[in-house]
Amino acid sequence: MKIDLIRLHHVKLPLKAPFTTSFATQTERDTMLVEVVSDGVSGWGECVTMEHPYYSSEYSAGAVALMTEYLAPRTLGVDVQAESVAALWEKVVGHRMAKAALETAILDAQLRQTGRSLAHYLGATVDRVPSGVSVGIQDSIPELIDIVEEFVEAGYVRIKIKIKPGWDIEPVRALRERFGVGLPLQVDANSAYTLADAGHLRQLDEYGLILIEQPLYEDDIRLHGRLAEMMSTPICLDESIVSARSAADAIALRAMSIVNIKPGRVGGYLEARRIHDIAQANGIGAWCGGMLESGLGRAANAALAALPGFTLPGDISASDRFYARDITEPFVLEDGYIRVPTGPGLGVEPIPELLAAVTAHVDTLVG
Ligand code: NPG
Repeated sequence: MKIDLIRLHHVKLPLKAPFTTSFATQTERDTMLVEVVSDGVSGWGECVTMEHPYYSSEYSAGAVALMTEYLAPRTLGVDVQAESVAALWEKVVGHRMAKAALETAILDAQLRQTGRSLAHYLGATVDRVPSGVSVGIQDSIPELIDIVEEFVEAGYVRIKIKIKPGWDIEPVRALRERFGVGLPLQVDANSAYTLADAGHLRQLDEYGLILIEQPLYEDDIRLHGRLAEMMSTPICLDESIVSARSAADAIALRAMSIVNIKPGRVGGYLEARRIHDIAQANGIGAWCGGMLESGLGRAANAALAALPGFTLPGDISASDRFYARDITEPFVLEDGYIRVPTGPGLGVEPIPELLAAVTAHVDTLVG
């Protein structure tokens, strides 16, 4: 397949409400959508970088530069396949989110040309996936309880709350008191603690959490193994797992018993599937993470999460969790589940007027 041109759509999607984590508060989703055109067929990939490099070292302006200066010149006019394109970019270290976006766009175009869905291609075994929701840090416990109540009533099958020092044990205790032990609940620290906090974090053990996600720094894989010996709440890694290799290491070091698989963080859906396979072979639980994707990224994540090794509900909520208007047909919650698209490729595409309304500008790259 020859890529004739690449369009980078710079979009700013306003969030319905600010989203606060231990590292930042976001009020809009600022990123780029990558469109490749091959033989008149468009393929789409969503770049999950954020405006600022606070979650990972990648950020949107950097991804644009990388795409323009390094990835596009190695890709345009060349005979490419989604399965081998990563090798063309091997010399470029890191930048997995940017690479994932372009690889996904190529894969989408390839699948659209052959009429095959991403879910089928990846090996999906179900046609809908259970939907979890991620709740940001709130100003007060009553506000947290109200918002969780809303999501429980909407039908979300699992609640994840963001935690940080000063907002951890109390909110969990309050949720257990209000909703009981039956509420499937997990917490996400986004690297906000050190091993010196182990005694404090151990207090979470009495609340029957599904898991604690990424308590320590990204490169503290060995120390996560130490922490896992000190607490009974299962440790799940997110930021630390950037490839199938790091997933294998984390498993060998007993640093996680559950893995959050985010395709953007690991360089694309093909590497994400390799991590899925490793987790499944080692009896490690897995779920699909989210990065506030529009319908494009959400569609692809739903396809991935439909693989049999995804044993826990993912952060794949309905479009209206974050956006008043999505840029594709919106994903809706149906009895706590999100439907896996069955059409060719991602199975959804941007609706031109909706995309135009959130597009700041478009760069066209040609060979
Ligand atoms: O449902 O898309 C979603 C958001 C899930 O909380 C979520 N993502 O750390 O996992 C995370 C977090 C995140 C959001 C990370 C934005 C980076 C940027």
